[in-house]
Amino acid sequence: MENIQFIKACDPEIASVIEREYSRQEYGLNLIASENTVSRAVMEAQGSIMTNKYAEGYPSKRYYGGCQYMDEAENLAIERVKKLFGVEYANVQPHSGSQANMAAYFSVLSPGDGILAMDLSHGGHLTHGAGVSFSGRLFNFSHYGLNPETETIDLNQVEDLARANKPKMIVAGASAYPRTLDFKGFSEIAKACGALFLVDMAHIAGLVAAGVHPTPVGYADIITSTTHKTLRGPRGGLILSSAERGKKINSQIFPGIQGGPLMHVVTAKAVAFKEALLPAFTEYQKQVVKNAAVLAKVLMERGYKLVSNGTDNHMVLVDFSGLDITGKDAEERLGQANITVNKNTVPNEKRSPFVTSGVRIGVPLITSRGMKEDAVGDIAGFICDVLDDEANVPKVATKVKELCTHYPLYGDTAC
Ligand code: DSN
Repeated sequence: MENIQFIKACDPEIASVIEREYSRQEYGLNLIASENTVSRAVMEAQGSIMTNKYAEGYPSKRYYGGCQYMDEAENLAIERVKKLFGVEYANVQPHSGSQANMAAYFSVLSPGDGILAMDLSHGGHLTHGAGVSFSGRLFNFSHYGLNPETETIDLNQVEDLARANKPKMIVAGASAYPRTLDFKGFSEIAKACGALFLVDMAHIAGLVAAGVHPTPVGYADIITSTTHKTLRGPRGGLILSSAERGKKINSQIFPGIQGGPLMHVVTAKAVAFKEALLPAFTEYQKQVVKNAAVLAKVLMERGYKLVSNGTDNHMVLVDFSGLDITGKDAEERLGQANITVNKNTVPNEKRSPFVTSGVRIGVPLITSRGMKEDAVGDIAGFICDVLDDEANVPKVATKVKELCTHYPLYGDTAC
């Protein structure tokens, strides 16, 4: 258990909340595809005194005195992430992926401009033009989806829509797409149509950093990401681009949409980027892909349909269309067995987003705990047992707790 002696002394109620959340994480299997577990070093940086400082502006150009160490930390974060992805420019201040996307759009587009992106119900993201998001309210989005037969992105459809709608920007990137994204193909369509090309690599950033998914660098005009998914850093966002675009992007983050950066988070990002440059991080990402492949294989062998019939990355999407069980039922039932997943819409979804016909299952966090193919094979079996028959829940819940004791959330290492 992490050290929370001061919280215990000052605020027992919150100490109790943290302790119970710790137990949930330690003794349960967290298979939310967008979550991970940060190193102790990242957590220490995020809980450090760097939180005490206002640092509006950018290194050497701040609106407050006393920022010399803030500058050092932010410069380290910038230089490390530039090296990690091989880019000329990085902004590490976005508080989240949403804010990274908002600033990226604002840096090159005006309200009302057209953007072509992936449909939310086919695996896209809220900030890719959903009506309830700022993106859908401010910009004129059109959407591509999955090919009904292959359940993969169909670049012919993307091209047809781009030619018909003449968007100023094409967005590639998804929050529930288990396949490799063809950045070269997208960029060729964008170029041919005179559109800018933005890649939101939030889900796959760690895979890209490790070279186990193709990089959008060299194809995209702007790249956005979160830092806490496969990249395994603190919760936050980042933007990458060419040096030429940097000035405009910087001014859209601050003062455009944010005030003072969260310097404790920026500092933790610097630590995470250093970790991501280590060989062990590449091995971790390779294991993530191997683990997801085992998960997919066992689920399909046990008769469950996966969107696109498999995975190339860190997640699978199980499709219950035509079955009695819904995504909501599956999420709840698996939760009772100490297995956390999230319900998810599937292509041609017939149920509401609160019910859905699918679940998204990801392996980044369990891979961070050291789980390899054997353990993931067992976990896939547990999931099928629970989905097959609710009566299996108590038995599986016990097995999950037992498995988790062999893979502690935090071992003895700092990084
Ligand atoms: N909510 C994130 C996810 O789960 O994929 C995306 O922002």
